[in-house]
This record gives sequence, structure tokens and C-alpha cells, in this order.
Amino acid sequence: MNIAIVCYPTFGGSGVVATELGLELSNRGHQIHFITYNQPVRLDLLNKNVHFHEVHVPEYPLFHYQPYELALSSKLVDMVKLHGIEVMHVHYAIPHAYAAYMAQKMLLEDGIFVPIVTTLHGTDITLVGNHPFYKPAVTFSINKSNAVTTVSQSLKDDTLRLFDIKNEIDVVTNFIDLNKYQYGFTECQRSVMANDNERIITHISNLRSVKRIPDVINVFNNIQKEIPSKLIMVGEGPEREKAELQCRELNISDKVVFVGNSNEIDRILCFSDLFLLPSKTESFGLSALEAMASGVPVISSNAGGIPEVNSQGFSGYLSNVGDVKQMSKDAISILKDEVTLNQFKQNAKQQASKFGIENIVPQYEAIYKKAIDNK
Ligand code: GMT
Repeated sequence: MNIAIVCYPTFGGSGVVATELGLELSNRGHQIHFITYNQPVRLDLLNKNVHFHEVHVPEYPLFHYQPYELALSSKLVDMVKLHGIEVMHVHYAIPHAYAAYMAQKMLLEDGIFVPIVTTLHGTDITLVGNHPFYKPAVTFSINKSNAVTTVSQSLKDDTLRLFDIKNEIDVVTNFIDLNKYQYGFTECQRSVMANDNERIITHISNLRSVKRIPDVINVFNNIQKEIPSKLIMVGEGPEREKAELQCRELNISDKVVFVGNSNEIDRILCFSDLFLLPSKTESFGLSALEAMASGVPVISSNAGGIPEVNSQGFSGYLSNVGDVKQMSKDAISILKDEVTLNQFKQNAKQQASKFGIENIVPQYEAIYKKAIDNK
């Protein structure tokens, strides 16, 4: 199939999922056209089946806001005509599903029908899309899509609860390419980050308030009082400065490393012993799945779709949002001895294998095929 993938190219789960999906589809022989305003961050492997078409939005002083949706829908029309694209898979409702609908209508004027598959990722539903400013447009875009998917059952439930949806929604969970996480311990370079006697705790996110960064720091603070350890904070975002201040106030700055955005997530996870994800909301928690695929147990909240990913008492532990005391207790219980930690590490890998890319990508292929056949 000839497939257009529209996504955010920045660091963030939805862009990562879209990119990994496109790459796997290209390995399976499909022609993949990424259409977005920058080359997606994890798209470093351009091959003969992968194409990247940049959406330019020329600066024009009259416009206070540059019209990205317009540029994107025009680009979609051009690319469909030029490359014979058969389906547009848009990740994130705002503004991608909306722009795809406009493209579909323009193409129909020329007698070309291209179905839209919209994948909802979470923040487009629970945080941004639900705002009264966007809600009518998001509802419309979901209802006008030819197929709609969510990355967890929890997100499907939220979508149906928050919007007036007439369309069917399929749950297609996020996935992981387990082969990318098969480092041997010797390749991990653990000593770069910590002493031999220290545990390494990791958090990866865009450091926004929804990730509850103060809880990450407080849980770590409690852990390090009992067990020598380091915290690696990966990602950039508005909470970073406050988090650094919190570390100074707790007098643990020498034990916390802020590494910023990284393209080497797998290397960092390779030497991690525990992953923290205490989010307030989380449709899925792709970072937790990436951690588990690397054999890193997860201490998380039980918000949104996280319980569909992290298994209580097996791959880690889940607690109510904000229950720092319980999270700290559970973390220490995992880290306290080698035998327990190694068992949880093995379990984490086993749990991650339920989300193998080879099981999930065929579900998207079937959805594309159905949408194309239903012309
Ligand atoms: O978590 C974020 O802030 C980024 C956001 C995104 O839109 O990229 O992530 C969402 O999509 C991911 C991929 O499907 C999910 O794993 C995240 O749970 C989801 N984030 C939230 O629901 C807060």
C-alpha cells in the first residue's frame, strides 16, 4: 500500500509511535510517506520505501498565526496526486485529522477518494482537545474519519465519555520492537552514570506538569535515603527548572542528572534499574513500555491506560496518583536485593513482549485495507 503518515515530528509518544509504525510498514513492503513540518526525530533510517515530505508554512507578516492546517492539507493533496497515496493515517486529532478532512474534500473535487485513519493518542482527547475552543472541531474530525483508533481501552472510554462520537473506535495498542532492546550488559556503559554499588532510576518525559515531576523527585529522594542510587531525568520541558530547584532544596543535586532530550533512550534504559512514571493522566505510557522492553521494572500511577501496560506486582507496581509514600515503598521493595530486582527485570521484559510490533502492525494494515476497500 501507499500510505501517508502525518504526525508531530518532535520528541513525544505520538510521533515516536507514528515513526516506528511507518518504519515497520516500510519493512513489510509498503511505501510510506511521512508528511510533517520536520523530519521526525526517530526517523534516521530513510530507505527506498520511506519518504519524507516537509510541510512549509511561509512566514507572512499579515498572519498573526501562520496557517499550518492549510499548508498541511494542500501538501496532502499534492502528495496524494503525485505518489498515488491510498490512505492517510493521521496521528493526533489536532490539527491533523482536521487538515486531512479538508484534503479529502479537495481530492474528491477531482474524483479521488482517499480514506482517513485517525489515531488518538491521549492529550488530543484528555487535555487539549477537550477544551471548549477545540471540542467541536475535534468531535467533527473524529466523526468524519473513515476509521478511528485509540492506543488503549482507557483512551477509547475517555473519548466516548468526553465527545459525542458516532464512529466506531478500534483499540490498537502501542507496540515495541523488542529487537531494538537486546543490548548485552557489557554494552551498557553503566559506569558512566553511577558507581557499582548504586542503583540507577530513570524518568523520561517531556517534563510537563501532567507528568508530576515533583513526585518523581520525591520518590527518588526517599529511595536514595535507603539505597545508594542516581536519578537520570531525560527530556526537556517546562517543569525542568523547578525540578532542579527541588533537587537543590533536598540537597540531592549531585545524585540527579538532567540529560535533556536524547536519541539514545535505549542506551539509557539499558543500564537503568527502575523507571518512574507517576503521571496524573496517561493514555498508555509508551516510555514505560520502552523501559520494560529493556528489562526495567516500572513504578507508576494507575492513571488512564497505565494499568493496561504495567502489571501490578509483576512488571512493577501501580499506586494512586500522588501517593508518593506507597511508590517509594514499592520502589525500595524492588531495589532492595539482587534476586528480587532480577526477577522484576525478567518480568518486565516478559510483560513488554505482549506488545510486540509484529502483533500490532498487522492490525493497522487490516484497518487500512478495510478503509480502502470501503470506497
Ligand atoms: O505524554 C505526552 O505528553 C506526549 C503525548 C503525545 O501526544 O505524544 O503522549 C501521548 O501519546 C503517547 C503515545 O500514544 C502515549 O504513550 C502517552 O501516554 C500519551 N500521553 C498522555 O496521555 C498524557
